[in-house]
Amino acid sequence: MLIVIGDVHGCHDELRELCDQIGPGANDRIVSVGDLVDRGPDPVAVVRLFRDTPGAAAVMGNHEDKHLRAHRGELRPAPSQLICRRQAGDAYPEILDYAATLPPCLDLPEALIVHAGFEPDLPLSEQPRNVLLRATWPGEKGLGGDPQRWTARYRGDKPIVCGHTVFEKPRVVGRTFGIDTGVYRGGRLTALVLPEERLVSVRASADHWRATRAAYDTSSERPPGQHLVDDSLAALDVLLAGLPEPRDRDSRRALAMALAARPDGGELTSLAFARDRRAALVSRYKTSAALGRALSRWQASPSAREDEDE
Ligand SMILES: [Mn+2]
Repeated sequence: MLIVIGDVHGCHDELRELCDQIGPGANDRIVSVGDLVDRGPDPVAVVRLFRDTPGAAAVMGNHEDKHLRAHRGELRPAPSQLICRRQAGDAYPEILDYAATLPPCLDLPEALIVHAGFEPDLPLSEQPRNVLLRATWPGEKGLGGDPQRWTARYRGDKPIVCGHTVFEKPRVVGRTFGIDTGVYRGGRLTALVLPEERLVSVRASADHWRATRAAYDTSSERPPGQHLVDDSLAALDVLLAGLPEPRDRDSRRALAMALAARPDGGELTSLAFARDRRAALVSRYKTSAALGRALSRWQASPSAREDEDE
């Protein structure tokens, strides 16, 4: 069988528990949809498991890509990458080396594995990298709505399995399977077992990202004012917990931009758009002038979009 595992994000214990529950044999293969690292407690152990298990494989997630680009100096690392570096310590080069080997997608006999998205109108060889890794289509600036809207247009027979967008339960649309169930933030880690198309999940033992953030202070490594941005994004997470699915990066970014549009501070009315835009949530926010200025500077910086810790 083929066991496809959703975004692990350093949650090694849950990964072991999930594998134990499925009980793969010597001829079975384990494949990750990417985002093995960041936010969870043990990124090195997760990378080593995939690297060292015969028959295991992974596609590149946007988080692996961020580590590689930050290492090349193309990107300012977000807190989850800064923390991951410190968690890994001397073993950090193992993460970079493994990340560099990961393909942008895997076309297997049982399924097509991508991290985030797929353009049904294009052949595999012509898929834009930002579609595969981020579900961002050419010309989009990240406010395009539902990162999984492509699933409704997919007419192929071969299952497509992806992660990236967190859902409370696995999201099955036609022959597409979204299996990121947010283990890093206290959700579940989900696997899709093929060819029988069986979904298996284990519960997270804790809100790992909250604990990890609390354990590592990255403020000294951040540009001035960045802690205000980090705080606001953390606040957005709390607000978005009340939103209908999907609680995606676009909703978060829409809120961040709404906050940034009010550099004078004061009370703010912000709108977060859910997938179908009918389910818009209006919420009143108290924001400070300092936060507004920090967000404005951050939004204006060329790396702002990538710097966002999504
Ligand atoms: Mn992810």
